Amino acid sequence: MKIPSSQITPEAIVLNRREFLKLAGVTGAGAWMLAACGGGQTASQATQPAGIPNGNISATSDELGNPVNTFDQITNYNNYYEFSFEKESVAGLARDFVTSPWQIEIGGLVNKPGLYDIETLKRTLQPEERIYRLRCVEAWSMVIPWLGFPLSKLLTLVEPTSTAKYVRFQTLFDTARMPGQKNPGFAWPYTEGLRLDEAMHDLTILATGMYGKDLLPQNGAPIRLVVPWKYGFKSVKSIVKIDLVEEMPTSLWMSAAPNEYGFYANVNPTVDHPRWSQAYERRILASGGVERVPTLLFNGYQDSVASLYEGMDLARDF
Ligand SMILES: Nc1nc2c(c(=O)[nH]1)N[C@H]1C(S)=C(S)[C@@H](COP(=O)(O)O)O[C@H]1N2
Ligand SMILES: [Mo]
Repeated sequence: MKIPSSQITPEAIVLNRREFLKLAGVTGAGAWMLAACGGGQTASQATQPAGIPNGNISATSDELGNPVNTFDQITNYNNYYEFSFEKESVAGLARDFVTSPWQIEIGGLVNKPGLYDIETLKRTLQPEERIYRLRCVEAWSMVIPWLGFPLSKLLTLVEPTSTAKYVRFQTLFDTARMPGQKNPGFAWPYTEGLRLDEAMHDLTILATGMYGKDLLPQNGAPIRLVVPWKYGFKSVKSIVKIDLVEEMPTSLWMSAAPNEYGFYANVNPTVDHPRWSQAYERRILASGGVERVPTLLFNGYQDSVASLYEGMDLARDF
């Protein structure tokens, strides 16, 4: 199946070189070198001082030693189709999106369905810092100091029944507040899903903050999913509905282009996107510049999550 060009997605668009270099803080002759060698770091960029993160965090790198991106980078380069297809335009267009009060409706195959208030959930479930790499299917990546709580804690509260096999998540549907949803080319609201064991894994969090502060709208305020071993599009934003279900949910991307976006979406350097390799990624560096680095299986979280997929053919179940 081919997607009409009118529906070309940010996942499908090769990163715009000009905006990418601008984001990375690279200008002038170095920019051309960088582009020509596919995003490799030049010597002059390597000697630049490390970017100073702005915000309240306890560590400045992930467990592999990758420095966290700056608050400005993380809040000004976003995928959020409800506001814009342009990563650099989302922040401005989402600025006045009101995210308080906010409730999540939890239902389906659970013993305790209901409307859960976000502030109550935060008080009860105590968000903590988690520094995770975010790897997008378009092959750029950042390192982000989230504030969140394990999804498993929320699921334990609502008590899934024995027939529940998957979790389905949905973003707010409100075409007045989210003008991008007027685009008939997508199956709004934005929907994502996890298998129940993936959802119960301790690495899987619902993030309510970043850099020690509440999330900004462009990052999915007031609550969004973060699954660090999966491509970024799994991280459904501004969630209003969570359902426990028996059948595998169909995500917005699966319905838009089933040959390009599977349910699992595990980061995998050996399983290419139909239109480009996934073997390398362009790490946007806090210090400015871009580093081309090999992509790691399960985004480097394989020790923790590989057992979830034992016996599965990851090329077929992509
Ligand atoms: N509702 C909604 N959630 C979404 C998206 C979107 O367009 N709408 N984009 C996804 C994609 S493709 C990515 S890479 C991440 C980006 O999250 P960030 O802007 O916090 O980096 O959000 C994901 N969640
Ligand atoms: Mo993405």
